[in-house]
This record gives sequence, C-alpha cells and structure tokens, in this order.
Amino acid sequence: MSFDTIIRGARVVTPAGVTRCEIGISSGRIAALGLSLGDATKVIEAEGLIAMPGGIDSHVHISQPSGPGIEMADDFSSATRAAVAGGNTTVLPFCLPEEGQSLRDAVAAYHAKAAGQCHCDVSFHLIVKATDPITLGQDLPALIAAGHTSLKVFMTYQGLALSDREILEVMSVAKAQGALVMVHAENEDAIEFLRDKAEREGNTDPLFHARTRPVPVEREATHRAITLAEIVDVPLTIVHVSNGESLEEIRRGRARGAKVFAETCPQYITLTAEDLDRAGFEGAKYVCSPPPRAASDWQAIWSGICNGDFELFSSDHCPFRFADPAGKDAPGARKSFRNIPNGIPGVETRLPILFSEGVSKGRLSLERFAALTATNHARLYGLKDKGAIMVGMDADIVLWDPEMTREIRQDDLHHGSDYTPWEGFTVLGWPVRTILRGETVMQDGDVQGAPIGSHIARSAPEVLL
Ligand code: DUC
Ligand code: ZN
Ligand code: ZN
Repeated sequence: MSFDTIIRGARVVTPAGVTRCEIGISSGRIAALGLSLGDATKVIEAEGLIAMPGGIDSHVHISQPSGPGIEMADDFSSATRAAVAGGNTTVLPFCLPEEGQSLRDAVAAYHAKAAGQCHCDVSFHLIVKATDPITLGQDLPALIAAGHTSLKVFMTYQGLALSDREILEVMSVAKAQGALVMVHAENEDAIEFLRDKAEREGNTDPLFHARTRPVPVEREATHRAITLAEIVDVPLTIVHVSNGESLEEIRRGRARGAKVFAETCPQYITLTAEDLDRAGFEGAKYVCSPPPRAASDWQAIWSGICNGDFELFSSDHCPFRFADPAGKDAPGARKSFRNIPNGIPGVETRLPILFSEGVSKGRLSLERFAALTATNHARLYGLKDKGAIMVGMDADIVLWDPEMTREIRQDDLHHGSDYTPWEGFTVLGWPVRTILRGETVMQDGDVQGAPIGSHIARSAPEVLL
C-alpha cells in the first residue's frame, strides 16, 4: 500500500499509550499505524520528535461583539494562524449575538466571517443570552440539530447574565435537544456590590478587578450552576475554573452523581492577582474573568489537572490590544477597572505552557497531556473524527520537539494582540510542525499555505450517547 504521507521516527502518543511507530496518511485520514509501512509520496522524518494529536482548544473568542467602540484583536484569520503556530488543529469559538440580533442570524454571520479565513478547523459553541420563545423554541433546536451541540450561559455581566429561572429554561432545551451546557460561574450581584463599594472608596486600579471577583463569588456560582443542572439532569461544563474551592464544589457535585465536567486554563497555573497590580496601567494586560488568583491556588489547580478532576485545559483566548482605545485602553478604563475589557490572548501559548510546566517538569504523562489538550475536547464536544492518533481519524497531528527551549515573546507570536501576558516566560518543549487533515499548515513557526480550515458540524457530546 502506498500512502500520501508517512511520518517516520516519532514517538507517537495514542489513546493506548506511547509507541514508536510510523503514521501512514491517505486522503487526510490516518490510514495505518505500524512498522515499515512502505511507500509514500511524502515522508516526514521525525526522529527525536513526539507526535501528538493536534491541539483542540475548545474555549476561544474570535471577532466577538464586545460592546460599543471595543474590538477584539483577532479575526478568524489571525486567531487560527496563531492557533496552528501553537500546535492546534481545531478551535471552538463562541458565537455571541449582537444587540438585537437573533441567535440564528448570529451563527450565520459567524459562518460568513469564518469562511475561507481559517488555518485550522473551527466549530462554534452558542452563547444564549435571551430566553424568548423564538430563541428557545426555534433557533436553539435548529442550531443544535445542525451540529452546534454545545451552548454557554453566563451568570455574570449585565446584558449577558441569565437568572436562575432562565438558566433552567435553557438547560431543559439543551436536555431535550441533546446539547451540552457550559457555564461562566460568577455571581453578578456579589460582583456588582463589591465593585460599587470599591469605586466609592476610590479603589479603581486594575488590581480591584481581581479584588471584586474573589473566590467565593466563583465558588457560590459554581455550586448553584451544578445544582441547577442536577434539577434538570443535564450535563454541564464549568469553564475556566480558577481555584481549589470551586473545584471542590465540582467534586462534591460528582459525588452526588451530577454529570459535571471541568476546564481550567494556563492563567490559573502561571499568573496571579499581583500581575494586575503591575506599575502604571500594565495590570490591565491581565484583566480576565475569573481573575488570576494567588500562587497558593496553583497547587489546587495542578492537583486537579494531574488527578483527572479537570477534563479540559483550554486557553480562554479572548484578545484585546493593550495600546488601543478599542482595547484595554478603552474610554474610562484608566478611571475604573470596570471599563477594562475582560480577556487575555493565549491560543498560541496554551500548549507550550502546559507541555513545559506539566510534561517537561515531570508532573504529567504524555498521554494525560494529549487527553487534556485534545482527546477530551473531541469527546466532550462531539468532534467524532478528531482528538486522537488512531486509524480512521482525521490526520490532525502536531510534532513536538521536547528538547527545544524557547522564551515566549510577543515579537514571535502570530495573534492580533499587541502583547502576551507571558512575555519572557521560558518553556522547554515546542510544537515544530502542525498537520491538519494530512497537510502541513505550520513548520518551524511559519504558517504555510492557503487557509484550508473548515467549520465542523458536531455530533452529540459523548456523555449524551
Ligand atoms: N469569560 C470568558 O469565557 N472569556 C473571556 C471573558 C469572560 O468573562
Ligand atoms: Zn466566561
Ligand atoms: Zn472565554
């Protein structure tokens, strides 16, 4: 048998373990794993490298409406360019309707924005911010049936936050239609109370973004979200878990039988609230929600990453430019942290940070790294052909050089933001080649070729099958 491509010499990370074998690729799929596979049109010599499933980042924000005058730093072209440079082959952005726009029209607009622009595959989660009969009775069922099998609800942010009653209404549609619910768990009333108080007392610097969203705000909402999901009996992902107390609520929910999944992100093992206290206005670069916590919280997050409490390690890439009145330097942002857009860039640095801090430092096996960064994302969100190096799957593969040391520098990154929160952070291990459905889309930092990424309609989440 002859293949389109053979990858030769790599250590290959499969769901069954790490093995030294060749990978035969035909028509964009993994056609064989074995020894001495024979001929191919193209041979990729990968001696000394590790072949992993291409990263799936199931939590990114691209071209998302962010309020009057505010603009996200990435469109689909720049975000997916950054994604493949960082070893990813699929990203899942959120589709948020504009003011007054229906969910169905918002999804159509996202498809139009993404078409022909993507360097990796994409698939959209839905954000449900309205619970009118058209959204819940028509748009949501139709969109779920069309392969948008996950949706996010917010418990914070004016204009986005749903009441408990509304969350229950959305959850019951998700249950009936076979979708997974994702929740941003922070208590809006508590934040508003703390924020008003901080402003009254003249505490308006970026640091007070973190001080007004303390751990109990997230812990309480996490408990409440799980409770609501138990009432409806629907599976739930708690996204961007930042601390051990919220994780403890997740463990307690699971012990009661709740179907709850947990995601964390690089910012919760590498950044702290002190970063928001950097001199001048620099702290604004680290404003995201939930905020980075104390270094002592990193240990609780690491335990969850290592022991399997977290299924997902995502970036929550939500990029704004720093030196930009349409970004972090928005009107009023220097007067109060309230006006600083929430979110940090990270799609390109997620995998190297976890590889270095996890695998290279001996905390994580290669298999667990692959599960946290690709396989579990595919299973949970219904990407049935992706997320594992197995015969029959899409040939979405990233080759890692585990010996390469790199200093993360904005100048080397591909995203549209003008900074990285990890400037100067040194990592050991770097993705050197990204292969999307058999085609090399990044080699040695160069993003190659026309954008061949497509939107993928997803199946039901595995937990619902
Ligand atoms: N929630 C996210 O998921 N991303 C960025 C900002 C936010 O609040
Ligand atoms: Zn969120
Ligand atoms: Zn997010």
